[in-house]
Amino acid sequence: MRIKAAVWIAGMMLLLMAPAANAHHSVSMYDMEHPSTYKGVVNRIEWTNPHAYVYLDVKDDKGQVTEWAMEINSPNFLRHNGWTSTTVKPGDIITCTGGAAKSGAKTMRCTSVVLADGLVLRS
Ligand SMILES: [Cu+2]
Repeated sequence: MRIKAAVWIAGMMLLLMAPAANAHHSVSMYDMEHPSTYKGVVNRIEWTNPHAYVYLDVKDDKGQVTEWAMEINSPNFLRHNGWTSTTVKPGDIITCTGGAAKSGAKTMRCTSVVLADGLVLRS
């Protein structure tokens, strides 16, 4: 009886937690089906939950610099994929690939990063 109750409670917790766990992973605001790539200079990084951000100064053809907010995964995910909080530092030149915001806002869900030395990391 005790075991049954424990299993039931565990099951209910999973049911309750599932939507919350998925909510912050939502990429519906981003155009993931048409990936784009931006190269730029890192101006800062936010090593935060639920998702970290890299802010990239991207120069266009005319030399105009625009800041892009590159949303990357959680610090936990990143650590399991070869990152530390100092893998990307201000001044680094990196390349981000992912889905840009459908709204046209200068933000992207960046799913892979190429570091200055050519190392590719999932993000
Ligand atoms: Cu997430």
